[in-house]
Amino acid sequence: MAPHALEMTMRTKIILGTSLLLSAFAAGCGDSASTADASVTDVGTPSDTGSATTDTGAVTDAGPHADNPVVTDVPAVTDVPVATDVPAVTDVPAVTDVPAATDVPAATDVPAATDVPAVFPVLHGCAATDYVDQSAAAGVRTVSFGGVAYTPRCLTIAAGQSVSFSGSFAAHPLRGGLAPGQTGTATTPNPIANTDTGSTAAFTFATPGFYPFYCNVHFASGMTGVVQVR
Ligand SMILES: [Cu+2]
Repeated sequence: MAPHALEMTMRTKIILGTSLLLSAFAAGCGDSASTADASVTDVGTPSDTGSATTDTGAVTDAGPHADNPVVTDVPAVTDVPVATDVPAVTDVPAVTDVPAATDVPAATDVPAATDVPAVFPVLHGCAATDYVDQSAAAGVRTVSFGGVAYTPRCLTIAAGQSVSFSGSFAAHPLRGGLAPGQTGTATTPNPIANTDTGSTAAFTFATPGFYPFYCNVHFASGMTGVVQVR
């Protein structure tokens, strides 16, 4: 039922009820000329009580009031729109791969203080590899000479050992030390004594070092040598 129609119906009924009530009053009081407003005030008067009793019937007419239609058609709550789709959190990009600390090159190998070989004194042209080691107990520690050479010309022995020279000292006078014009640092004192005669001579080397020697006649031709004592 439309609200307007409902209202009209209610009004009509109210008017009808009121009319009936007024009619009842008019019948009881004979005051048919009184207006509806007057009758309302009259209702409260005790004198009307009696009439009221007779008017009971009219009260029954209140029935229609009971007919007040229950307010129907309460519009349903309009559809509350569902919260619109909230966009899902956009994909947060994964943390990009953080490159590992770049390989820090290990501390470069710092060469250990290499065993710096003692500067090998090259005397009379005897390099380290030129020495013949005869330091063993069974070693032959003899230097033979002739022509313009000593053999071996570079000899290694142990401290305390002796070296024999074999040749003609008269032809090849032996001298201890660096030959004239040679450079280097020789160990001194040199146990090799000047020998100008004979064919054999032996000298003992008690102290490690380099002991050069030479032929006093042919040293310029390279007739020189060294005894290395270790
Ligand atoms: Cu000589």
